[in-house]
Amino acid sequence: MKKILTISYCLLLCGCMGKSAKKETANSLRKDTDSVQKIISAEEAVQLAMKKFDAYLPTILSENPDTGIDLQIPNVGDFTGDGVEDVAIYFNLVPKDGGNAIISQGLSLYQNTGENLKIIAGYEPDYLFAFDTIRDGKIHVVKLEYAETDGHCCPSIKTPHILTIKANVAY
Ligand SMILES: [Ca+2]
Repeated sequence: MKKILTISYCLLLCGCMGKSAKKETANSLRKDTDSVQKIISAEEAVQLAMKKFDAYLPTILSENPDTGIDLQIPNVGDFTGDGVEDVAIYFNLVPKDGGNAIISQGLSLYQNTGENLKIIAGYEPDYLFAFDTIRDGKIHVVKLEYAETDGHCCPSIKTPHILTIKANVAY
């Protein structure tokens, strides 16, 4: 009786091991297929773009001495018109020694090629703007201007603007 039990236990165990080994093979097969047709998800795209921006930041700061970065905000959407979500990072620079005056602001545009993220253009206008949205394959911003009676905080003249991306410049 004990022998039979041992044998059937062994059969059970071996059966299970066989099954899990099969599963493993199926999983690794699936993994291989994934890596061939890997598409970068929006989440991964944001991480990659932020990493690339971090690497580029010292260059921006060296061009704008005495400033530090205040905001670095990723915005996701398709702005190249291929249906794949890209990343536009909004950033602004403020004086290193304090104060919240915006010295410079811009958007760094990263195209999601499906396999990687590629910087395609920068938008660094000489006027104030606010990022609005990415819609219909385009980036929408709002140009901001001060009316005569506006306080420093709050420019009240707002003009919607759609960016054009040409060569490596957006305007
Ligand atoms: Ca795209």
